[in-house]
Amino acid sequence: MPISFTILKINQQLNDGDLLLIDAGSQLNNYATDITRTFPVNGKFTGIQKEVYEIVLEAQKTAISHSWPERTSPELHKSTCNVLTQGLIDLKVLVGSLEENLEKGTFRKYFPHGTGHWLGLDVHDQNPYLDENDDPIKFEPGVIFTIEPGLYFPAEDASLPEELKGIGIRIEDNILITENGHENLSAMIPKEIKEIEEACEKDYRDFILNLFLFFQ
Ligand SMILES: [Mn+2]
Repeated sequence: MPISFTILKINQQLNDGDLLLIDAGSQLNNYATDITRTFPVNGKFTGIQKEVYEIVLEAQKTAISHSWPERTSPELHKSTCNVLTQGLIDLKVLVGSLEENLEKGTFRKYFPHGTGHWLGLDVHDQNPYLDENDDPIKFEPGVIFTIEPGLYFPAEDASLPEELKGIGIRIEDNILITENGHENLSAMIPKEIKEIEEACEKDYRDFILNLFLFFQ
């Protein structure tokens, strides 16, 4: 999904203290996946990176927890925007109440995309989002979609606190709706801060081997 600014320029060197966001698509038996993780290049998050990461993670978990049959994509987006907006207020990026910020959509400057999309034969699968009455299509068992909130703080945004400039974080999982709720199909990939820092310490070959063993 295009974002209106670029934090990581093409061929930019990875520096100590930077975060790296990898948004990866893959295919198995013609079906697509779309998974994002963000991790520190040096293996350890800084304090402020952790703060932003935890906000995005809470938004993502909240949206996942609302993933049930009969729910809709706009409902998930609303829950995501609530958590991200409260986080932006806590970070002192936004001022005023949660309600007035949600009403004005002030979060869009830092979360300029949707919460997710259908996933299937294509990464952005070509199913409609609205029914014939223009109402949001309700989830039903068997559908799969992504949940991918993010917060992005442009380095060139002079209005931001210095420590936030240049930080961009997105976390994306692939969610299958089941009869009684959902299954997170990408749950085996490290996502908690502790899990990511532990994964960064490991030899990447061990890490890949563990993923293979998971599927045995
Ligand atoms: Mn996606």
